[in-house]
Amino acid sequence: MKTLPPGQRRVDGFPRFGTHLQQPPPPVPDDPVIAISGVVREPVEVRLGELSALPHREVLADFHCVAGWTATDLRWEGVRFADFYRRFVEPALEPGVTVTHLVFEGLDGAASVVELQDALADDVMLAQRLNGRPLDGNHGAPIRLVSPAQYGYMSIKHLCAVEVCSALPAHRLGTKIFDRLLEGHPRARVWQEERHGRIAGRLVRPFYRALIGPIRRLSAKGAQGE
Ligand SMILES: Nc1nc2c(c(=O)[nH]1)N[C@H]1C(S)=C(S)[C@@H](COP(=O)(O)O)O[C@H]1N2
Ligand SMILES: [Mo]
Repeated sequence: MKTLPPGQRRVDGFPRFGTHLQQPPPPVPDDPVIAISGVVREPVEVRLGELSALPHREVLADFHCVAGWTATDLRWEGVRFADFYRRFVEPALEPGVTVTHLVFEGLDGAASVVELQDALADDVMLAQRLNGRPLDGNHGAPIRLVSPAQYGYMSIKHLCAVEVCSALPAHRLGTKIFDRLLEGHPRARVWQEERHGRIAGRLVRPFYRALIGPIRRLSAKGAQGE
């Protein structure tokens, strides 16, 4: 048996999970784009078809949810996020800016704030295929971020926008009570057990674990059928 990161337990398969709860997956637009905004000279829209200009990339990785489940051996296909960044983001930057954070946003309104250094890691992908098939609505159609070394809440599904930031975008961090209770760690590295912004990972384990059943059941209610 392979060793999982601290506090994680293996699940069978790959459940649909997330803050969307029972909402169905958002409809896929006819001509999906990733909109780039923030510290750029002008906003840019990258059509998904343009990604075929980048090297095709495959990553085999486990997926770790902060609540404590791990789906093993998922095979993602797409492009490396670092290649996307160099090709489409860097040339559009305002002259002289230093990028520190990226906000990833999904068609369902979910967002994550990722430090640039973490987003540019070698295994971070924009994935359009999972286990040999196009991504379905449950796992993030038409395209999602996959950052295997960070807890799942960073890996935004249905990715439609990236905001480029030169400082911590404080206004994008959780403001609602629920978001504060579950306040994510800014780096969320699974092997360091960075589950929570202020409370040690080991201590929040039981509290998070108790959420798995309810969130899983709700997420399954909204799931796209076969
Ligand atoms: N757009 C979007 N992305 C999201 C979420 C979400 O609710 N909406 N939930 C996050 C969380 S908490 C997890 S664990 C993973 C779950 O991915 P899965 O549904 O493919 O298992 O997606 C992440 N990305
Ligand atoms: Mo999660």
